[in-house]
Amino acid sequence: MGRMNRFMRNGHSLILAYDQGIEHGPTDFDGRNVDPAFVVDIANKGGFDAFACQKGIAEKYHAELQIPLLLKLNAKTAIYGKDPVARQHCSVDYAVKLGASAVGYTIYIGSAHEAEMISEFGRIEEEAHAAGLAVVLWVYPRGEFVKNDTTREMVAYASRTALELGADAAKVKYTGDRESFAWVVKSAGKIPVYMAGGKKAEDEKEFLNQASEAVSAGAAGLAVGRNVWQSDDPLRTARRLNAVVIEGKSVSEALRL
Ligand code: FBP
Repeated sequence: MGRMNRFMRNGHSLILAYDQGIEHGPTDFDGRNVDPAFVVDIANKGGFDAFACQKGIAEKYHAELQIPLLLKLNAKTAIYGKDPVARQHCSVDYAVKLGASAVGYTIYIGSAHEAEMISEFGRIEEEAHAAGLAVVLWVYPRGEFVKNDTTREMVAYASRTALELGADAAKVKYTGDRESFAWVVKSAGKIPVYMAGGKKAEDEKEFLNQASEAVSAGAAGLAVGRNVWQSDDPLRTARRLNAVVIEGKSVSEALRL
């Protein structure tokens, strides 16, 4: 696990993601979680190993953040609908100045623009490693030629891409069942795999079941946003998620917390 060790507890890990304001737009937010301070507080108190955000949030709220910062270096909005591209807007040097412990980057494999992102990431990965930072790669198959981004083949392609491009961890979507996700984890070789949380589940049991399946398939943990900070009781959800992912408890035990 190497550079990711500092983000692990019992070999597992939870990252709180809060970059949806640009990736999706503020439609993801309500009156509470639109305030970054509310989500930073969840990161501090909820048992998370890193907080993932864009540089503007880090600049303005870093003083309040008490856990390691995973700074995303590229971004895009959700407005343009075709083959996506997200380009670098923040340097590794600036991530170091902001106190980041890790940097994050998203590549949309299958997009007409994947070559730009792959080459940009190659440089970032070398700069970040030279500066002693861990590198987490969000890999999402997307674009005209991607019919279904959550098949076993597509998601395994994503986790393998992260390994082959030199990332220290891969963040991918869930395939929907344990067996196929085990192949995704195996395809990533030595690097830990984080499952993305996705849209908030109808009920928390469903979300925790997915988390439990992913971990039993070998995932290191989750890099999750909406299912936590859109919860009616985010700290309770975080406590339950810790029980399942870090402490290895069953979903029914976690739900009793
Ligand atoms: P969620 O748990 O809210 O899905 O967040 C995980 C995440 O990877 C975010 O870091 C990112 O903003 C978002 O999902 C990207 O989602 P999309 O699949 O819509 O591009």
